[in-house]
Amino acid sequence: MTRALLSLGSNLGDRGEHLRLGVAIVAGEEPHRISRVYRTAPVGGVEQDDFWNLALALETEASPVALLERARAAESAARRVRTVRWGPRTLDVDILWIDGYASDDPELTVPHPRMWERAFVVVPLAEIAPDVATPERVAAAGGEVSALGTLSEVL
Ligand code: A4P
Ligand code: MG
Repeated sequence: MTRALLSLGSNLGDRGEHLRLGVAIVAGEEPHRISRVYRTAPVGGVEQDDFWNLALALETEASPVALLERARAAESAARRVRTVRWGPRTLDVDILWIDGYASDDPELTVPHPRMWERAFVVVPLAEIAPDVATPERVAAAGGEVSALGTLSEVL
């Protein structure tokens, strides 16, 4: 079993439901922990609604490429339940970190190259992987984030 750390975000439609679906598809039956859900100010690009973000720690048998496939499957599933017209994405699943693994392949770059500068990634991650998202990393990351509650509380 290998520990993989992921970030999930949604800023369109039923954000809590998209996060719930994403966790279910990425984690499946494998042991996992999730952070609380955070409301986060959008980083980069156009004006859009706030995101809801959470972090997921998974103990997995899956290869890195198989994990990426799961992430894409989760994003597709969330798009299928989308009820409003095209806009910001319903679900984004990024692989942040895999213990003992590094890759600079553009298709799968691990650790995620932009994770350290983003509070919406590092703050939730610190709840479930404080060895990776250390207090120093949390202090160095930027952006507005505020905890909403656990996923079951916000659904
Ligand atoms: N890819 C490479 N490495 C990875 C990885 N470690 N995990 C490739 C996942 N995918 C990876 O992704 C584009 C390509 O990246 C994929 O084909 C995959 O093979 P995408 O999800 O289709 O495109 P994207 O999300 O627009 O790009 P990217 O680079 O993931 O965007 P970011 O940088 O993640 O930004 N603000 C707040 N508050 N919260 C957010 O969640 N998210 C974004 C997305 C912007 N601002 C945000 C948030
Ligand atoms: Mg992405």
